[in-house]
Amino acid sequence: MAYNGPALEIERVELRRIELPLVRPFETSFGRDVHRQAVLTTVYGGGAVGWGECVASATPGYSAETVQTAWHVLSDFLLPALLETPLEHPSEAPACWAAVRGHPMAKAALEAALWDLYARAHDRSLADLFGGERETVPSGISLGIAPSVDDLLDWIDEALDRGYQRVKLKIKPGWDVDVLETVRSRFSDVDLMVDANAAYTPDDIDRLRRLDDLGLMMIEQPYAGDDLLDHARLQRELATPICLDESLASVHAVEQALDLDSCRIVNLKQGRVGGLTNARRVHDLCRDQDVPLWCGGMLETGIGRAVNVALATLPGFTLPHDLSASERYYQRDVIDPPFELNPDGTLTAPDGPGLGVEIDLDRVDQVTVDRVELAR
Ligand code: OSB
Ligand code: MG
Repeated sequence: MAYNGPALEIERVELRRIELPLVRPFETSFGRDVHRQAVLTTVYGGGAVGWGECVASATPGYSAETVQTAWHVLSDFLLPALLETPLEHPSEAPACWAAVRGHPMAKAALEAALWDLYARAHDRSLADLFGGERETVPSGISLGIAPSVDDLLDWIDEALDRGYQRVKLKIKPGWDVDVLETVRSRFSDVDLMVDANAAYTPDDIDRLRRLDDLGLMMIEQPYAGDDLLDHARLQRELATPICLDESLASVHAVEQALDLDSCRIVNLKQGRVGGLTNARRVHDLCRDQDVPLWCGGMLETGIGRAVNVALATLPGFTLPHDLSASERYYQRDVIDPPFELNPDGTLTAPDGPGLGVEIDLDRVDQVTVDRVELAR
């Protein structure tokens, strides 16, 4: 469709709350999800449409934000700010809501829709607009805490059969060293890593030391989500690289973490750092300092996944991502066709305009549980 208006003249914004059943419950050290609840953002302007997805979950287990706080902050603060402020380019979005403290995931959801709208209006793919340099991105899989070790071994078998390039296992005290030793003895040369989601404290250092002998690619977020110093102390004790996720809640936090040597690998989630503009700054920072980088996931639908895949085409990303095929999460995604794993264990970055994926509006309607619209 031809684009008539100025760069980003937003006429109307829509929020939807969706609830989508997961193919299998996803359990971490902080809780268990059976459904994925999310907020979708849709911006309309100049005859074009842009979509985004908020990565906040139903409960404040990963971070303080939830679906409900995102809904509140989006509808009461961010949408009004956007409808009031003419923007020329999506990278101006963070300045548009500078008066709103915190709530990075809510902000990121709206910024992503602006990027999609802008890219579609200019008939370019998001990856192309970002300066992406690859057509496919290496895909890893994140496996939750399983009902039993046998189930976990089956899940790993299945993931390797499908072709995932590395396997990440969720751990927590009591589901860690013994489980990992069993997994390692069965899968001796698989690229393996663990993610604790902040389940340990410095009192657990002996347990974490025992993970150091298992040839793991990295240990993700062992300590508290607001910590950098204890992680730096731990990194000095371990040969295995620490990767931070929750602790890297802003561009500034990443700068501090790299300075303190709190981690040697960075998990980048655009939602966690407040949007794609900040995410690109984190990318540039890591690239300048030769810090290995990969793209994390939050069980996104195809919309959020398309955002992440576009981001992951940037040259600074050097390790397999938590970006898996749609069928790993959902029986039926909200995009058609869904993301599929290539035989070489990669996902293909869509090359159509914007996110480059076709939104399945019937499916979106089916899973929508609440909806609100704001117009200029
Ligand atoms: O810590 O990376 C995490 C899912 C929800 C919340 C936090 C995390 C995760 C994952 C899933 O590990 C990654 C994926 O989307 O495949
Ligand atoms: Mg994580």
